[in-house]
Amino acid sequence: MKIKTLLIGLLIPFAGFAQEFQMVSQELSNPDNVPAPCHPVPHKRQILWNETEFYAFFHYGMNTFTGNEWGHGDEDESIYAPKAMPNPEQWITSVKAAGMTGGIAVVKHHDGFCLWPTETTTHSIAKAGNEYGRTANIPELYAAASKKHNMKYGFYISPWDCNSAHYGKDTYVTEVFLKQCEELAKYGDDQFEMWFDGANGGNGYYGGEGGTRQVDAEIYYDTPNLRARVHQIAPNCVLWGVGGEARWIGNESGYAGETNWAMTDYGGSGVREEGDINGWFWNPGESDAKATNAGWFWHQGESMKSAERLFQMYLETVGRNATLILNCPPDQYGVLPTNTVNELKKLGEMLHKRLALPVDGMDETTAAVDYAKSANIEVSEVRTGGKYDVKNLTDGDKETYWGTNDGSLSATITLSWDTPQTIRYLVMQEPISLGQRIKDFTLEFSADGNTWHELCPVMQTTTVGYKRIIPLNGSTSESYGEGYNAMKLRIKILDSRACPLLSNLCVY
Ligand code: FUL
Repeated sequence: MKIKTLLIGLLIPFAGFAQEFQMVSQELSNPDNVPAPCHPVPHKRQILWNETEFYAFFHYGMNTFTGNEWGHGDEDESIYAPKAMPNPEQWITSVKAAGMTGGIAVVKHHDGFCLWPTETTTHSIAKAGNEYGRTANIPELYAAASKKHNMKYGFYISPWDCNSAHYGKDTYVTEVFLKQCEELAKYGDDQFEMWFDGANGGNGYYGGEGGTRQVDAEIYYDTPNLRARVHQIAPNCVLWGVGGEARWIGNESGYAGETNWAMTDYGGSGVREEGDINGWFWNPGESDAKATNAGWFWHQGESMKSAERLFQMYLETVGRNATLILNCPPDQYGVLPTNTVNELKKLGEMLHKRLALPVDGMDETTAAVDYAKSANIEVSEVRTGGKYDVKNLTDGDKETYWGTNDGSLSATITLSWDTPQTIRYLVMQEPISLGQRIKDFTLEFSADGNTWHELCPVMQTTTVGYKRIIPLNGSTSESYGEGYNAMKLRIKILDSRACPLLSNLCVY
């Protein structure tokens, strides 16, 4: 603990009186020996965003009725004619049953058709083909349903708009795009993310002129102004993609790099899956993937991926320091089809029973047992200061953490049990408000308490970040498996960018 006492002698020359001295004692502001941040560090809104972990994508709109994946912008508004009143509450409750914590609703895709009555264009539900279409203001219904069910929410608004005559000109950004973003921000100041896709130009209708228009997204969308205007209304809304506050993992197949840093240089396009240990910019990864086997929008006859395959995606994204946004497209009745709902439920049960994910309707008695809580945990070192005890690893409090002293870049954590426990997954979390630190670790287990066997020799056991979930058999693609009967589990942190810190440790 660094405490300095400063002696300040104040000589007060006062005619006729003796010299007077005053003692001032001043403590420097780190009595608890709080570790210095390892830069870059996230903004508070990025930490809240990371905690959302697993959420849905709902691609719904004009394409749901044309069968296209990308419209042209010349679609007659009357084509949008839902066969029943769209029911975003059903979307929300269905994904909640899968263990998701929220979702992003697509409310304007590249075709420019707006699912709310906007001031900026007539190409919207105002001219939809039937009463259901005209009266269902999707952002409004979606935000209300999300709030009702305590789910995070946000909107996808395509920067590229191939309907608008303004697209490619300055007037598009000032008179259409920024205004639309503001209109959407007003549907709730607690939105967690606004999604701006990277497609920026191509063939389109463009108010009837047609042809191709291309822009330079880096400068065209006036990103600093966009961020400022949305944050003024919705301060915790992370502006994804074009907004520069979280990055695209890039493969759209539901996996991130086993090594995955939350840092990149600005944009981070060359290092999407893995980030960059030397990046100066906090730019965490989000993985967008489809739960169905066709496109992003609903298509007749499409099938769902199995719950087991979706579980694998979860391990390879949420389990690798990324978030997972899983697309579940509503159909022409404005609901998620039954096969989607059923598979999502199975996924929720799996996540609950294997990783103790809190899932609506399932209580703790059916959740996976966290064996870290009953383990005796020994560590090679505890940071001085009295606040970094090993019990912080298992106290369920994300604000407390264990760590080593400055300059100690390696450490050993050993968990032991009185009787062997069957273990399959290890979960670790760093307190990322102090930066992402750990860069190399190994895992071993002991069946008899004396001899050690290496685990996951092929997997990259490098980064941890906000969350790392390690299947101890080293494979994310094999199903649940037999597990290991372990008397002990040992984590050796071999290297770190600064003294390693962990806020959470679970073993299932
Ligand atoms: C892409 C878009 O072009 C797709 O249509 C879809 O919306 C996907 C999530 O992002 O860039």
